[in-house]
Amino acid sequence: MRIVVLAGGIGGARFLRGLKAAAPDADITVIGNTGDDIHLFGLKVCPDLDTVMYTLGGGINEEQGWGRTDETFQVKDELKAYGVGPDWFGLGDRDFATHIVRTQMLGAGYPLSAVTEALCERWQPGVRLLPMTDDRVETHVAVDLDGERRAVHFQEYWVRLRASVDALAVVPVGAEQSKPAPGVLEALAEADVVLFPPSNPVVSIGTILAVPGIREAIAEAGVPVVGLSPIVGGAPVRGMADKMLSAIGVETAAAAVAEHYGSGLLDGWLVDSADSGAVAEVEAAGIRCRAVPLMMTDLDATAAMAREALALAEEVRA
Ligand code: FO1
Repeated sequence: MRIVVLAGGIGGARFLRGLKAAAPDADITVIGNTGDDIHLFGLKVCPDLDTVMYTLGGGINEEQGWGRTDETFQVKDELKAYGVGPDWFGLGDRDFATHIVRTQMLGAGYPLSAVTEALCERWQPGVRLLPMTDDRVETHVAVDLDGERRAVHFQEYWVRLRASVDALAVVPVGAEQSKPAPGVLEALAEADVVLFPPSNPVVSIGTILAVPGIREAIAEAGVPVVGLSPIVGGAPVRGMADKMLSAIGVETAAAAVAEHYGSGLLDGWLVDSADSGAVAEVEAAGIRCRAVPLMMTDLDATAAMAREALALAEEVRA
């Protein structure tokens, strides 16, 4: 079975671990969000690609969900000693090596997709990890800071500001001019099922769908598209999807996210057992819906979610 998964950072990566356990013989292609990418100290950092690569490759800092395990921060401290910022983004010594290799290969003319393939040679994530595009896309967030309207990079909003101010708008800068990376449209055309894991529907899944051609390819793939709600009981399980959803005028609710994607895209939607009251509303929107446990408390729980998503896909296909 060929499965294509649109993945953001931590939630998407953790779901993928469960999917691999639930479907060990499946051929999984991950279309990774690159809107979170940031250029720091002359290096290109790809948080969501790295989180998938490290999580599935066994190098992730488990409790954080990002960055490397057994990390040290000597380089970061030395940069600070030189007064070279920013100091609010926690780049570790081991992680720096990934960004140096990536930036070196990009500088030699390799596209991000080739760079990602090369980095995965080491990590062997057990999935094919494709950036959504090889073109530069960076999500910016419009905020009111000290009485003036400003656009800040997503990472500054999320890490330095801790999403403490309202997001007035979310803009994936460069998305309109971008094109799907090599292999993305082919993977969608050959997929037997497409999954939207519990990633941020705006800055992760939404950014991937903003790359011209990807939303259409999914809608036209003619195979079941099944998503898992990142919102449980009216709140995001992790992160600040609520801040992003309110920026685009979508209610922070399991049903609202499904309706935001729309029945033109989604065939099935899993909500948590706590939101079983939302099933009727989602079904009324033309999207098949089931309420199952959606907390990724451990690998078995996550694998069970993945099995439920694949089962719903088969029910939809029938
Ligand atoms: N998230 C934080 O909350 N604080 C950090 O200092 C931080 C550093 C960081 C470094 C590398 C990397 O790949 C991710 C990092 N993240 C950090 C997480 C990152 O902001 C998020 O993983 C994604 O951008 C959103 O999914």
